[in-house]
Amino acid sequence: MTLAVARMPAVSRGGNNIRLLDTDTIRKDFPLLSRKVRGKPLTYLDNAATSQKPQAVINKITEFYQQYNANVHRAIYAIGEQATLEYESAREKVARFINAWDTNSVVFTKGTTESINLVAYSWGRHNLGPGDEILITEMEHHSNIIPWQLAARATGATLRYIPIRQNGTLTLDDPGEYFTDKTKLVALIHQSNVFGTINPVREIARLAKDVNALVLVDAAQSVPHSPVDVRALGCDFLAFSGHKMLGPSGVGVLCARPELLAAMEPFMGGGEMINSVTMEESTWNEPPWKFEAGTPNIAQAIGLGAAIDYLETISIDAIEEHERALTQYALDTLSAIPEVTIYGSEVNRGGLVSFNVENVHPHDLAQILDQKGIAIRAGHHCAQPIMQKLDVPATARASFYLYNTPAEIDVLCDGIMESINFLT
Ligand code: 7TS
Repeated sequence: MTLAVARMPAVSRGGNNIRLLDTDTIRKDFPLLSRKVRGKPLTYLDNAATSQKPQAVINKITEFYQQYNANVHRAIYAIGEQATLEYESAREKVARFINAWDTNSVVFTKGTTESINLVAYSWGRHNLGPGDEILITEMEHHSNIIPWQLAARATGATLRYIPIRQNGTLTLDDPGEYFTDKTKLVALIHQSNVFGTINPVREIARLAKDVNALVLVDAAQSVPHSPVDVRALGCDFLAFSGHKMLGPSGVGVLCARPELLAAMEPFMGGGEMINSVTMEESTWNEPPWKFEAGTPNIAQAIGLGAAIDYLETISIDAIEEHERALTQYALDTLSAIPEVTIYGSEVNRGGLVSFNVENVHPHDLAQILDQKGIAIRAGHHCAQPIMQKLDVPATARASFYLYNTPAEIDVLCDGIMESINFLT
């Protein structure tokens, strides 16, 4: 495997000085990036949906199945012990990567969606009631809306929303309006998958703590792209997905304060999550295993561990810087196309750009770009309340990662201009 840590010297494109990673080397680690699509080189700009996987991650998963495939925590034989060791070592890597309270505060789930549902069921159903309020924002992904709508319906609690401005930032001018002694949980997105907004989570966590509310952070779009320290954020729960950070699909993380995990009821029942079972009643295993009923996603968790190794070799700080530079370049070049409207704020934004092209439906745009081998996302991005706010049916979105280049943004912009000529 080749690993890239070297940086290219600052290059100048469009008048901007951009510090970039050595993408020539990095891209060699991602086999899928060298394939052709519709006869063209693939320009993959849908990283907010899922990332591509380096060979090191693919190799690690293959290694598991070829060399020590066995169930974990139960097999008293060599390959079972090795599988358990690798699975638990992946947990340690995750814990270190986000500065978790301790290794056992990391629960493996299927992904961000399951992590949030786990909290909504195991904590929400047992701690919320009529008169209580759950506070979220208008810029949440559906996976941080629906579990709370269901929890509110089941418990009689009320769901409230911190409003957003048209530019995709939160309106926090009058916190006392939203943070009250009724507020029991504040659940918010760290980095918006539509606007790219990076929300002031620490400040919001402080407002929540002032009214004794718990804080859940949907970090699906932040952990893969920037250094996240769960303890420094001041939150109680942090959720993210492995597949958006170079890991395989089918694995994600819920990191939670140990005392909360210890007090919470199980989410799902079954093997592994128990201490003892009689026909009348049962007792629970310690966290995190209390929340990992049944045979877990062993290969996927081990693959996620390899993804973290890879991210750390490149450096998450360098990845953040690379994406910041790419995003600035994309904002500059896209905004030079008169028909393009870009959404989101100019400051505090992560590595993605949502936009629309005058008189072109984003689905038509995505389809034409696809003919050129360019993969972008078009749709409501599982954030329909944002579309309602913007009064658009959908947007196009280009989202970046460590292997993307300014040249790919040029390809995107050329594709958009050709689409405008073709469709309007
Ligand atoms: N939260 C955020 C902020 C997300 O962006 C996503 C997925 C999820 C939660 C759900 O993650 P999952 O792994 O459980 O599915 N976002 C997107 C997207 O923007 N395009 O496709 C998936």
